Amino acid sequence: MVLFLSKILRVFVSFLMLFSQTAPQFFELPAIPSGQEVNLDERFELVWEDEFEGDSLDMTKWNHNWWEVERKGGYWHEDMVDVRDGNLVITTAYFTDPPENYYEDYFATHPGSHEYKEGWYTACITTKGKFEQCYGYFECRAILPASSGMWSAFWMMNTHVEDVDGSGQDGTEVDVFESMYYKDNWWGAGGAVISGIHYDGYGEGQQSASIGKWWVDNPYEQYNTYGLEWTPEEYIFYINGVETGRLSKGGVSQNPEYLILSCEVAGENGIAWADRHGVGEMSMDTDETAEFIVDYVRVYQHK
Ligand SMILES: [Ca+2]
Ligand SMILES: [Ca+2]
Repeated sequence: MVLFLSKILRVFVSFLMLFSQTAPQFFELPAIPSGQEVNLDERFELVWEDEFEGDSLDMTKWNHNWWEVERKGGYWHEDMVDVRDGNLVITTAYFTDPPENYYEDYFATHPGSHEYKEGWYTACITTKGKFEQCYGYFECRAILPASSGMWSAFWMMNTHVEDVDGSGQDGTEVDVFESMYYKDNWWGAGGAVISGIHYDGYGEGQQSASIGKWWVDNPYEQYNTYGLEWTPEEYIFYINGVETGRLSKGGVSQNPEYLILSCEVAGENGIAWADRHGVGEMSMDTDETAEFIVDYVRVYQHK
């Protein structure tokens, strides 16, 4: 009987999923990318890339964690960043004793900052101050970390994102993709990512828009590409070179932005307790690790 009900429910969910392909926001179920193709060779010229071919992070291109060490339910630490086998690998792992290498310079210049404690460690890298671009096409090819409570992302920012002027034209956080639905695997949403924008800071003035959830092909086990085309008129999001959606709320950023690759652990104050924004609690045990594996980041300008 339970099996039978389960089957009925799955048929119903399949129907919802089919329907949701044309109305992803309504049912909040993911849709399959089905828009225009990006046509890279025809329309774009490669201007910046990191193929992660070396054996350490290229510090001419990237910085480690630029703003805080305690991040939601975990900690950002540069030891969690590796370059190997042609990939950037951001590992998430639990440490009873915090790793060595305490960013001494960071604590010296940020006296109020939190210290490392027992908990989940992961990482964030950014091109801030080393590479920024306005408009073009931005793509990464990645395998996502497989645990609920994990939130990996490829995104961009500039220093004006926090300026509250009723517009996103000065600067907008653009989330090319964010993955935090691993826990929703039964519904199929576990294989989905979300894309969106935020501007006018992160307080009362914050404005946001999203294109909703989109299915990715087996994102926790195989590579897929996540792309953003940024024009003066709109942001166009792509998965594997196929358009998922477009946004232009608040006006498109007209200022250069830097790139960010990050992993976060849901929670607060360094404790992974929370189901923040539906991310779920950590499903990994503390003796397990998860990897955010990035084959490349490539940036193009329109021809
Ligand atoms: Ca603004
Ligand atoms: Ca590579």
